[in-house]
Amino acid sequence: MSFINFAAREINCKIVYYGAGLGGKTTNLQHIYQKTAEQQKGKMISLATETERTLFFDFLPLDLGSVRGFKTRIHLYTVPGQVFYDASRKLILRGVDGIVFVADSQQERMDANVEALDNLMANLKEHGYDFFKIPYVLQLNKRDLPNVLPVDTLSKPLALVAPAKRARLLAVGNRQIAALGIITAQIPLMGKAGLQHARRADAFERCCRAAVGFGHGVN
Ligand SMILES: Nc1nc2c(ncn2[C@@H]2O[C@H](COP(=O)(O)OP(=O)(O)O)[C@@H](O)[C@H]2O)c(=O)[nH]1
Ligand SMILES: [Mg+2]
Repeated sequence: MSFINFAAREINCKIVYYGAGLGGKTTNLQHIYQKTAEQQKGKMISLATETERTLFFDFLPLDLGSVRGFKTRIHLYTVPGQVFYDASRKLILRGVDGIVFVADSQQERMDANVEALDNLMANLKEHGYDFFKIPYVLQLNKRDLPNVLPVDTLSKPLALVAPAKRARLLAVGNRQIAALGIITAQIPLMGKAGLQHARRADAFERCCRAAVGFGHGVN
């Protein structure tokens, strides 16, 4: 699905941040934007209402430099979380290369997390994509709040893989850069450049290394 333009020697890749409303998707992109060097990033575009809820999507292009002579870019998108924007969510998933699912760790948001994951699966299916074949990272957000569920309770239903693999797909806490590193590492052609970008951007190298199997669990 990543778009390779041989004539222009470019690789473009699309990562979508999915999850329930107010889970922290826009905050992820804002953090990545702040941590990224000026020459590596394009303009972050947010289409929001006056009340600052994402109306349609956020968009952030990042330049990862050159991979085997190809100029490599990743495009980060968020989807609007509110239930009635389903058509927008479906549209944004078109051509997706990797998904970061941002879960709200608060107990009272668990139903909303599960609903958002069901919605993701249904929308992928409508495009003819197989959820289990698309690179996927679960980011457990809002760990600083008092009423959060344990990591296991959240990751079991939200990272639908065997327990042994789960730690490699998990970024716990405000690990926005780690989540980005983990997802790009899973995308063919993007792996090395994606990780380098994450390393340059922040001090989450350990998490990224763990995510690609060098070390222990990400949390
Ligand atoms: N306490 C806390 N608040 C967060 C965290 N991440 C995001 N927020 C807040 O949650 C609200 C919704 O975040 P936003 O990124 O707009 O959610 P979105 O609807 O998924 O895009 C905002 O007020 C954020 O500042 C977090 O890790 N901890
Ligand atoms: Mg938003």
